[in-house]
Amino acid sequence: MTGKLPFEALSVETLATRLGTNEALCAKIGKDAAQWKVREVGDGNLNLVFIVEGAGGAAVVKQALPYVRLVGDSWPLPLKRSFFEYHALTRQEARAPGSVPAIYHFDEVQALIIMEYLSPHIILRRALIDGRQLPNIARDIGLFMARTLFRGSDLSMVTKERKADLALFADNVELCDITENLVFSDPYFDARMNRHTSPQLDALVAELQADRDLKVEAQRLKHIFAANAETLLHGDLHSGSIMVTDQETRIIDPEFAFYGPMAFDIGMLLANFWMSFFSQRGHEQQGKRDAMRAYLLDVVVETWAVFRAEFSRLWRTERTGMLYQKSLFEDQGDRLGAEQALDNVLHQIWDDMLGFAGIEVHRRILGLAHNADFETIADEDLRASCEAKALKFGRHIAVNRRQIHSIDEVNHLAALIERENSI
Ligand code: SR1
Ligand code: MG
Repeated sequence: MTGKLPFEALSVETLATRLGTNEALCAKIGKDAAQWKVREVGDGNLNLVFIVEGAGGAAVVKQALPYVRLVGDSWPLPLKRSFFEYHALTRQEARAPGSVPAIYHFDEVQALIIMEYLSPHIILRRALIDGRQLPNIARDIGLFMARTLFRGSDLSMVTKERKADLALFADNVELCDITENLVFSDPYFDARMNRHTSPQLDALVAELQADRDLKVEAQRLKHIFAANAETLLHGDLHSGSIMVTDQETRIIDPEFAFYGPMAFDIGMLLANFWMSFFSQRGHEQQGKRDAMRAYLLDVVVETWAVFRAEFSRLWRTERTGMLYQKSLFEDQGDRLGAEQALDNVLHQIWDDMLGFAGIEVHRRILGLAHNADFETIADEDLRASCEAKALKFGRHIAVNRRQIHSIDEVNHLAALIERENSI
């Protein structure tokens, strides 16, 4: 593919012909395109994803479509999201080496990225639904978040370079628009594409949509999301954007990347662990999930602890940007001042993180894009009961976040709500 031909969506039938002369792909999987086996495996909401296997190996070809795959061509979406994904992946690899798939080739016109085929990795969400306890995810994701969020900010970067990058990613308008509407607004009114488990959740949905304090908090969080261009975010860091084996963790799909508040990635991620926690009751056909629930709460604790520890280490050793300059603190012998500032920054992240987590829970149950944790619970009454508990939890942490001071307190609340029989 030359890159000069106009965009055309690939298919299983055309991929080998169209990419058969691509040097990077041939170098990875072998030159004999007639022997390539192509499978379309995309199950996400937006794109085409192919696995291509040749005599010498395998690779993934991901291509954006000019519309939202989940909805169809009635919802156009620009191909340039592939450009942002490619640039986000290169920055994530530089800031957190080994955490993302290797990139072999990027074609901007065809909106496609050829990248490493991760095997035997599976999507983290799938593993959690299956009740698998992965030993390293908290450490790996905690490190990924601390390194990418710190090193993509004015705490670390040369300010001129950061501003240039901010300008580059500012054009990811349409994907931000998806988040601004689907996450922060649609769940709180009768938006056209909303859906929920009905009639079981009807009363609770009406209650949440009439909840003034909740709506004010959701809009406060939307304001922070839109106005606080603090760092380069992954932008869609849920358990469907993470691939795992028992030993390894890789972060994929940063097409929603843009400069926003650090707390957004962390809140979305932890919300997905808490949703997995509340969904476990719906997956107990083959046996109790008590150990899995305990594991998930431990993962939350460890992820937050690793994030804090690594962020603090980077603060002390790599704070070379224009914010909280060492010349104002350490260089004057005032190490305590730097620690006080760190404490303030972490406190703000904590506060906002809980808010973002709460509304991420709501949008996955009330909005357009649901998640498989709940969707795969076939018994609708059981599913609704799991979802209702998650909704109640989400409301509590979003609205009361300033009165919540530790991750143990949040987990305690989750455990209490999970054990309630009346929901
Ligand atoms: C229309 S896109 C819906 C959702 O899918 C993506 O993974 C994002 O989470 C987005 O909000
Ligand atoms: Mg995605």
